[in-house]
Amino acid sequence: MRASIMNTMTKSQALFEKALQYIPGGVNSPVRAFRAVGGQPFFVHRAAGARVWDVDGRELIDYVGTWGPAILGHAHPKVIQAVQEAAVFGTSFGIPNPLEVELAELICREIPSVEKVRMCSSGTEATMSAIRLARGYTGRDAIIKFDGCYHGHADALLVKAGSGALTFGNPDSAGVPASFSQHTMVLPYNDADAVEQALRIHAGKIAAVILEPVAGNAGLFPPRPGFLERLRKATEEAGTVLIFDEVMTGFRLGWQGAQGLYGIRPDLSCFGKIIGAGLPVGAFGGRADIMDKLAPLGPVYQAGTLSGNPLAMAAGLAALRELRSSDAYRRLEALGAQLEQGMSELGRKAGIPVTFQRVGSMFCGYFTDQPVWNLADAMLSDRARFGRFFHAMLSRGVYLAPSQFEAGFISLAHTPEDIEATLRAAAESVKLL
Ligand code: KE4
Repeated sequence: MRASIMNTMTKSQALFEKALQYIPGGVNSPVRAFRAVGGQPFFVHRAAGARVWDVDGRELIDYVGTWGPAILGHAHPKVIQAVQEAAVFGTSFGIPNPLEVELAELICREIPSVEKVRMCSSGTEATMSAIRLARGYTGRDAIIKFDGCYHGHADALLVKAGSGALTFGNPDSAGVPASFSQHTMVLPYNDADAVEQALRIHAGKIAAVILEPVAGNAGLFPPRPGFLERLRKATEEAGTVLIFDEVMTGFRLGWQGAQGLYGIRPDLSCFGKIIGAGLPVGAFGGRADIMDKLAPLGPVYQAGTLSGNPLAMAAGLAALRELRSSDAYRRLEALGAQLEQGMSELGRKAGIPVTFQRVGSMFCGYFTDQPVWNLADAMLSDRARFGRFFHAMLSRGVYLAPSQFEAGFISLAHTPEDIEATLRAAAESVKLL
């Protein structure tokens, strides 16, 4: 019996069944489990350019791009070559190495707000460390984050909103003690009034405000005109550290990320994803007077065995050099505009409420007829319809993010023909919704 079932199972199904025996939920990161869209995840065999191939040989146009790092496309030859060349000299040293200085110099030279930077191994480490640093620098405990923004899974950030600017948050995960979340206030994204009020009510107590300058973890919603400027002004007046979490937007929305796009100078910035070209990396940096509070110079402790790992540094440098040398952002903008126009038109033709939101090469299509400016707006979208759309597209060879509350990513390996093929698949898929 078992053998015959095994014979009818796809390789992905068999792998998932096996994975479930050894890995909680069968995945090493929850979103990969397809719980938000139903069904089971496929397992990837390889990726190249704008495509991934699953273990059953299916070819898919990929708009997840390993959640942002693959801006050049997967397995870019220059990245692969850089990793191979670095690897023969050793995969990790735990000793200062020239590559980490080179990447630090590049980031400090190219991002005006970053005077000094510290490498780590994930976006979570970067934001967790930036918050500890802001607390150490200001001597204050409280922080403000925004509903719908995700900054990794550090305890202080797994917090859901209390009721407005008067109260602090509650744990948004089991295992986070209430005492850990009582220093975190969660406010609605794009609500500058609430931030200004909170900074007034809690004057002298707020160490930092942290946000995604373009929110890419509840789908995609941009800052309203003036929101970032008011945050910058209010935090400056309050002596509160403004932290831009650019783990996703850094080097994605332009060479200088969202801070360059919107002309805002944060006090600290967090990076990840693209700066490691898919290898484990994170970084946080900003004003030298704040950064110099970090050990071994200052009293704020932060460390990491693999921080500045030579393979991640080599990959990131190769990717950033490639990005810098091409007219990358013009090309990404053109592809994004083509997708946006096609998807928006599709909704109108099919008589289906679609709000397609995009900044550069990051996008999200919501099944709602209202613009999405915050999490509450995003929650109004029809997630069941998104799940059906996701699977209809997957069966037509297009891999979108397996959740309504994730952003999609276009790479330099995508072509106008890929976008046209995607729009054709979408035109067929919407008929099934
Ligand atoms: P990591 O610890 O996953 O490297 O980075 C956390 C993080 C921090 N800040 C922002 C803005 C992020 O988008 C992320 C991680 N992004 C998710 C995608 N929504 C990673 C995918 C996953 O969790 O599996």
